[in-house]
Amino acid sequence: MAGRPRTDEFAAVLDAVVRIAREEQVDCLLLSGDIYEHRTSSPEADQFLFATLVRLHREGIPVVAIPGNHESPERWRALAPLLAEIGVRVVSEVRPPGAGGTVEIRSRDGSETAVVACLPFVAERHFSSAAALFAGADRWDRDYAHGMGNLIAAMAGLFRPDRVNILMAHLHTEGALLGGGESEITVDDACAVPPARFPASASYVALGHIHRPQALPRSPVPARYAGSILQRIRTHHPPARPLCEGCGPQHDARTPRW
Ligand SMILES: [Mn+2]
Repeated sequence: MAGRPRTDEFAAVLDAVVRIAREEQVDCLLLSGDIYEHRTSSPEADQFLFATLVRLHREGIPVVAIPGNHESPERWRALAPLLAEIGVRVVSEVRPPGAGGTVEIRSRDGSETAVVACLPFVAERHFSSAAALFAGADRWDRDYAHGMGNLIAAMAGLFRPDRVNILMAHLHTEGALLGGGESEITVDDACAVPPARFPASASYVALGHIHRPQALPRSPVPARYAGSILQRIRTHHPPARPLCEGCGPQHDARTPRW
């Protein structure tokens, strides 16, 4: 990080996440990947993250998390049962909706249930093994971007009209504007999924990977990259604020308040 410690910045931004989640009385916090910078995380980074997750748990705020390309799915898999004890649901690898790929969250007042279909980062070289988990994948397009479109459609299998249906994914999309600091190999346009392939049955699509916060106008449903709340490198783009989004069943996602 440009040769200087950023401990104060980490502390401040994570404080802001907890404060906003508490003030807005959110029903759930979605972590859409690349929570860490490195696959082998430092004890300091662990300390920050785990303390934040415990604070969220004490506030009664459940968390759903997926790994990005900067993280080890194996490490998240090992942590998952421990984190589940404090209300953090981790989907460490791609799994079909009926086999652990979705997480259900009840709203605070018990009046609504969200189905969060979780799609961790899939490297191009691993696409065929991820696809092989799904019935009928032998008929899918073998091209990564379009094959991922089929996989995304399959992830929406448990979406229902009376639920808040959320797709959370860590991937590159066609037309996304980079924020600076992304790893070039993972933002290759050949691997950019067309937003038109997002399921029309989704209430909202929560995306990670691209550092610049943005909505995707070519998606049939509200879809948004949260962006980096702490920039990896200095850019002329302001960092994202923690994204606080309201959404209900079907397409009535409300305007983001942050
Ligand atoms: Mn990423």
